[in-house]
Amino acid sequence: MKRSIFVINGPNLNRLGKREPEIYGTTTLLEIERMCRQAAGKWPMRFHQSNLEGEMINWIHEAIDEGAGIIINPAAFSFTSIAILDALKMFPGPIIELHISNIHKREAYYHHSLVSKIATGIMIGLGPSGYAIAVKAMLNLLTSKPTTGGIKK
Ligand code: CA2
Repeated sequence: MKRSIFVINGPNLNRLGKREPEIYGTTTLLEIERMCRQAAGKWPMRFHQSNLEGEMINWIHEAIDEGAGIIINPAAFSFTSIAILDALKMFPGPIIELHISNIHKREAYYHHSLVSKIATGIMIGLGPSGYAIAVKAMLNLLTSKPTTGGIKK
């Protein structure tokens, strides 16, 4: 049995598609989940969202025990949560940090993500469809053979 890809979403992302469509688009989180599952095909996936930091940390712990890779949109916790950073540091597999919007085009307090320091790769500013691209990139990371000079994690 393959280990799952965990897709973990942080605070307020349950409201996607309902407000600020000019920044986040009109796609709901349920539609994003469907896009992710389609992109993953038969690869098992766990898709989660929480407004609570501790709940996100518990899912990262479950990924440490049972997961192959993590795609995480930590939302506002990207910029504040050393606890999420510490949990992610324990994960031995690939981590893709994802943001729907281009955080570097926005206010300065959105520019410095703590999670970027330990992410294998970062997907920023490609809108909701960035999730499906991140799933494909994760499948590639999980199935491609390591090469000399390739990515470490
Ligand atoms: O662009 C992203 O994916 C973000 O992670 C979204 C976070 C924001 O704090 C990050 O800087 C970038 C905020 C999510 C707010 O969610 C909303 C959902 C629906 C409508 C309005 C906001």
